[in-house]
Amino acid sequence: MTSHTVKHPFPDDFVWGAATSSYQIEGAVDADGRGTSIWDTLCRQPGAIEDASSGAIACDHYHRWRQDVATMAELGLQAYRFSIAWPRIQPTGRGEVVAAGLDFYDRLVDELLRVGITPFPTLYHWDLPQPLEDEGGWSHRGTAEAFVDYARRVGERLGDRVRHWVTHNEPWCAAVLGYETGEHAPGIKDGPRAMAARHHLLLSHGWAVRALREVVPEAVLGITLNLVPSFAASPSPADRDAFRSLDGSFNRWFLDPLYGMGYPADVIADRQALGHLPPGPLPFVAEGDLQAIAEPTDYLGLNLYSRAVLRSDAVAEADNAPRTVQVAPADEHTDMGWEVYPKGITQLLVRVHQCYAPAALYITECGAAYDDGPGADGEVHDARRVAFFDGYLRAAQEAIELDVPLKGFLAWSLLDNFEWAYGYTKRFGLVHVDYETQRRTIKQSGRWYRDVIERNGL
Ligand code: IFM
Repeated sequence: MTSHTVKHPFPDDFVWGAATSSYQIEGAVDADGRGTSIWDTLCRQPGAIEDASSGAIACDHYHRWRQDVATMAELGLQAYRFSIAWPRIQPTGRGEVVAAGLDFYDRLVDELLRVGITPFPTLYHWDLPQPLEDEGGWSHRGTAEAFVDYARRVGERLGDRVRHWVTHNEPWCAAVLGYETGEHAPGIKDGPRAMAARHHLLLSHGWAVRALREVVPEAVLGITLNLVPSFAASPSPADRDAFRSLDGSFNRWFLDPLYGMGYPADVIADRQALGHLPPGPLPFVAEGDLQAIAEPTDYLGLNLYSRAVLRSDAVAEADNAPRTVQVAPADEHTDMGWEVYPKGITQLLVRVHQCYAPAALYITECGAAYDDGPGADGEVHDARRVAFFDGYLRAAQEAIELDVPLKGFLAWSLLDNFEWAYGYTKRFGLVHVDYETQRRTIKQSGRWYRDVIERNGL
């Protein structure tokens, strides 16, 4: 074996990259006519964010983007997934675009292309313009209509240079954490509204795919889901049903309609029992909606982190509360409390390929929160993150060997950043950010990842 022979190569055209999102890194929330987003609003609510912080400054990427692209080039990234802040483009969510907002992403795209990095923008990563929320947000059909106009306008401006697009990031989070549990913006706890939000997010995806195909005929289009490999804690019928229920609500509710199978009847029944849906037909589904959601795409993006082991909670059941509970990981877990379980991603990728057969798959996020900072030598020795990525990449590779058409891996995240309701208490970056000085330090995992990219394998 020569020094250049890699024991575990990936396919020659495999794409290696990293991901971020606008509100988590950009800061500059008042710059250049940006409107208010639902996250600006939530962050002002006492107790909403663990460390009482906000994305107002974050990594100051809005001003430091050129340096950050240089860091990406140093890491050897081939693709960069970032998100576009809708409130920078249309401050009220509708109407004329703000030129300066689009100019920012225009310059970013040009710089990425100049250094040979493929831009992979996401149109919606949770920063909804507040005025749209005031009209009902994602539980309101008008937001889906507004999203399509926004998508079209961004496509018209960047589509001559950008081929790869993600419509939505993790609609489960936007709908459920945003409108059912209230942990995320807009901080609402309303089961029926969350069900409508789930639908309108998917609907707006399908409509946006159609609109983008018109303005960017060469576009490579997809949506990103946060699916969770799920397992019953025991073979008992009750635990198997707990698995069915969570898998249905988390995974099948999104996969089935995207691949033309409509919404799963068992989940509808569960939600009717909870009072989140009325008996009878789904009130928010209009004629043609399911067809629109199933609009063919070029790939499916998956954000993969952990797994869920489910058991039925008899006590909760007696209270008529949701009966599925997640078993706490006994083994290794990250600072998020998420179990490290690489095998789960092989299983999930194979399942999605076999049951839904997307044209291609990308892992659009995968990563781990560990809070290692610079040591006395100034270096960040994040060996646990290296081990995490090593395990997950091996698992991804196994899926490829099982014929899954996995085309790329985008690590979450390029930079430590604002982790939503956890504020700055969780660090996911390949690059450490000192929030006092905004100094960036490439972590050991970043260097390791650079070598993986260079060798196209482990
Ligand atoms: O930081 C988030 C990201 O915004 C969406 N996917 C999961 C990441 C880690 O929680």
